[in-house]
Amino acid sequence: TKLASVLAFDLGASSGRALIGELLPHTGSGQPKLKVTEIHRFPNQPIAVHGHLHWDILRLLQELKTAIRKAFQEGYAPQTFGIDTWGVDFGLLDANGELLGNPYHYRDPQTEGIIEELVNLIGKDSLYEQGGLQFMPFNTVNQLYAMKKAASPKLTAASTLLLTPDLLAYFLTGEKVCEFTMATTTQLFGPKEQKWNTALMEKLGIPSQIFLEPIHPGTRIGPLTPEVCEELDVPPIEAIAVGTHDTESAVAAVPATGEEEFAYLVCGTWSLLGTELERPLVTPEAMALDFSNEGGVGGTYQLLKNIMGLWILQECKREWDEQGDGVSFAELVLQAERAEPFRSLIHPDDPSFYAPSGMIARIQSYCRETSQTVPLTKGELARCVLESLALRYRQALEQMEALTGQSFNGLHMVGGGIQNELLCRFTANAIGRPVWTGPVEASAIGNMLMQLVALGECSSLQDARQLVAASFPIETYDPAQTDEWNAAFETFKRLSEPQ
Ligand code: LFR
Repeated sequence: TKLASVLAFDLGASSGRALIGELLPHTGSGQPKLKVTEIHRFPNQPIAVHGHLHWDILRLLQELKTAIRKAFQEGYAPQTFGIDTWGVDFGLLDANGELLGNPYHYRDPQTEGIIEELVNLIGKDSLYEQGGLQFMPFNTVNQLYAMKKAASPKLTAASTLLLTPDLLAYFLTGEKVCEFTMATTTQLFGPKEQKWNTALMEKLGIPSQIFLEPIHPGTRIGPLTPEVCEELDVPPIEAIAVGTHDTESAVAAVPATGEEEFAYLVCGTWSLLGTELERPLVTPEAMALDFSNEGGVGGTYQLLKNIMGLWILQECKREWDEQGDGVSFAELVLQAERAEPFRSLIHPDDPSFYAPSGMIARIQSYCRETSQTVPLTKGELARCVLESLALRYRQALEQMEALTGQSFNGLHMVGGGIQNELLCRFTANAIGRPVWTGPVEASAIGNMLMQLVALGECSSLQDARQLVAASFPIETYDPAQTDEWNAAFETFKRLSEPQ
């Protein structure tokens, strides 16, 4: 017998997953445990058309439906479901509740140069003060301002803006909501005031009436529509607003059960290195180091740095695959391991690594321009990326310590990226402290946790983290080769900080 059964959808920038979470009663003296089973996985590929990059949102909806049907066909009978996705992106609805065009992908080139324009218009200090976010080209405010500048008829016709997870929940339930953690990725939500920044919207010509009042994770949204139930032959299970921003769901699943502050790294396409706070830290120092303050679950704020992440390697791999010279990640990592250490380093956050395509050439020209040996083979390129990421993590961790005045005795790593054991090992070496890894499916698990909170099965975020610690194995990587890594860190720091 189960105490509860829930369904989590976790959509990342390259794939989506549906997982069932079953809360099992404790046996003997043990605690209840969460059992997680993946029931469906699908690719999520952006589509380029006429110079724009889009998400295939209806295809994603179709995959969600397939998973709901599958869940019941396979006998799971989840009581509720929750959706989490990457941040910042959105769809616009017209007055009849229909979607206006395909949502843009956050790497759409329309946001090129927009940060600079907004900084000129509003002032950097003021923008940071008002939004508390790292200056990332994809922030929703930049996307909306780009649309405004392009006189997009979609923007004029829009009645409602729904961020991606809310949009998918709306397709399935008919309910329009705005979940808080996603709202805080827009740069249009004031972290201090805890309100939409209508003054900034008005100044930029972004319609303010399209934004809904945020609701908090753990809130019920509503059941599947009768049409969806009939189409899929399933009962009207209810959607829960979870930490719908994948990063925040992942942070909820960090198995930090002590009293002290902890540092984490959510490792996927992006690397998010951060720490949990009770309130946002919007200071000139945080702005100078370009850290984000993002709303988390359970009334937390997350001070975090968005690092370019495994995206750089994913793009190299895609290039080799497309050239018919395909290679698995496991093989790439093996070749990286055999390559010579510290031959060439990049600054992962250099803007030249942001856009899709041509990644291998861009890494090589970065190394050429910084007078380093140019990596040529797959192993050399992969090693260069992985070592550079690990060194960047150390830099960000130290910056975070300077900002918060805390010191961290290790780093929790969660998310798909921890399957790359070399990266975990390099990270422990680079930071000179232990790295604790797990769980891999952190976003989906964090998503489930907030459903369990809504169902009354977990009482708090602390309670939920205990459940994670009791249910999933955690591995430890102890630091080694500290001298070599310290020397490499000095070289890394000399690489110019991207602007
Ligand atoms: C990670 C993530 C990051 C966000 C980036 C783009 O998947 O959600 O938190 O900055 O994707 O949305």
